[in-house]
Amino acid sequence: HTIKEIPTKPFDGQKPGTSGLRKRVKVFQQEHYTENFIQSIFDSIDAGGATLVIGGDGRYFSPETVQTILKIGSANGVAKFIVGKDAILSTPAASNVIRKYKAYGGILLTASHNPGGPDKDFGIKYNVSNGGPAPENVTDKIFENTKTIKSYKIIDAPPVDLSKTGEFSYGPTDVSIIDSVADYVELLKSIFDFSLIKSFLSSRSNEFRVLFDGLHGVTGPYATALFVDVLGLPKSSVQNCVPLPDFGGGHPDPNLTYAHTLVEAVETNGIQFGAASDGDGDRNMIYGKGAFVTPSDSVAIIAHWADVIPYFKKGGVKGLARSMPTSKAIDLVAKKKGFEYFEVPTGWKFFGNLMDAGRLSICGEESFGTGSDHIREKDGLWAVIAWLNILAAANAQSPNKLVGINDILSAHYKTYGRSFFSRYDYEEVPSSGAAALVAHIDKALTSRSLNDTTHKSASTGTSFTVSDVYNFAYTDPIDKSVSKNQGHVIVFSDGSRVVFRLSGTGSEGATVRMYVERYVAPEADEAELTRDAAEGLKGLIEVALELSKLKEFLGRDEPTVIT
Ligand code: VG1
Ligand code: CO
Repeated sequence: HTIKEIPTKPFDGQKPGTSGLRKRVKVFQQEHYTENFIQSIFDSIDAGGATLVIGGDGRYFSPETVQTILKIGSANGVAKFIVGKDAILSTPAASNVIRKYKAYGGILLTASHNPGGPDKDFGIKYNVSNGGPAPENVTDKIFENTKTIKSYKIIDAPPVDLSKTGEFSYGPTDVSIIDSVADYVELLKSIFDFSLIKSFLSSRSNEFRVLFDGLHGVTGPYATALFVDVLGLPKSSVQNCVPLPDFGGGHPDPNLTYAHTLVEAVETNGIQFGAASDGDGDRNMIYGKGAFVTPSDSVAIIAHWADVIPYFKKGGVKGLARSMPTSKAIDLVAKKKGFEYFEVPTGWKFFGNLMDAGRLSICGEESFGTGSDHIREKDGLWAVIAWLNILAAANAQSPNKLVGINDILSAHYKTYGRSFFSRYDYEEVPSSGAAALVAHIDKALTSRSLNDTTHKSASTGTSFTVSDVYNFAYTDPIDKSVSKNQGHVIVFSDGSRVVFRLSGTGSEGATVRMYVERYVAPEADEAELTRDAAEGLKGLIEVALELSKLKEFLGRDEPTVIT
């Protein structure tokens, strides 16, 4: 096979964000745009003779991009490609495949929870040999290469049929098209107590029904295999489980706003346990009738109950971690149980080093991301099955009374207290306004003008006194790399905090996120502990908006999404 060298010129803005390069499909469709980025990946790694995995959430423009990667990868000396059938491998499944087959790395075609289709978003993300997102030194290199690229290499070969599993050669390279689901199901079976879950669900099938919504993202086939084939639940226990290139026109993001098909079905049919995942399968939401689990609580609860999960019972819990804006609920579990715990910047890539060093087992982010060291990505279905395992174990301990999601939550709050938490997203605001907001808080940081000032909420009458303002920086305890400027934090004397940071995953304009957290101790009365989160945070949110002058800077009265 002949290798052709195609001349090209750099494109601006090919900088990988929190989780890869994400842009509108139309941007990727420009002549040479996708090729440039892929060649820049190969120029940044040493893939000669290596095995690489290709997968993704199956969104629009994925099949074409797989062909591009095969052509460029083969011309750059890749020895073998392992590709998910139909270009499909959920993000957690891809992480597992990279680890299981000891691949050098993988290229994931996903923009996660962003909508898909010809006018929506596409994304390309590189993962390294531990199965996790490439660390910043690699993504920085990729970005540098995109700025100087002059040509890319391709082999001249016809397109590969992605629709059948099997092994064949492609020019000088071997290609293996694998079943997208099998390895992942096998992995989860080795982690959880499926027989306990199955006997709980079958013995309580009238009082405790389950519904999983794939939101037409990649998890459909995985969820069908787990819920219907492995757990023996009826087919009606899964919905929207056929992956579609445009996610059926929806926004495949598991939260109360976008996962409305789940919320409606759970409420209408009185389902005790509902769950959903995002486009690429790494996020999750746990939501039953009248019961919502915030992701910050979810990871803390999984950590608290870890020893009912065979994987942790056997291997022990080595440590816990959360991203900086995530509530401190998991810290309290770590302190009580004597585990080491870490606070890392937003994005899953920072957890990987700690896991590889054997210091981290369970971690999560407030953005509906929960996971463990079984792989190096967050894992939506893992979290959902973890909850079922916990509920099955809790019910085994309580034969006479059905234990539901809310019982688990209130027991947790009575032991640890509750961290009320919410996030306000202001999407696609002018970049200048976002920059001015950050500059305003930065000025308060350097001049200390906010320190020791007291602010009273007009509607609740509660007062908050600022005790500290800082810009979060992280030194990786393993490789000592430093990540600065990871978000501004305003801390109050009662331990409450507000965080402002700019999103690194948007495809257009700027997105500002405001995170608020207020802790209520376990001694508080039941009514206070089980309040609606919006009520519990009302005063703090008012004060945060006033202090930051957010509405003035962004020209927005209301956030786009509240989670
Ligand atoms: C967002 C979330 C972050 C998450 C990232 C990738 O990043 O806040 O917690 O790790 O998305 O998730 P940002 O920079 O926009 O705040 V996924 O499921 O989109 O890969
Ligand atoms: Co995702």
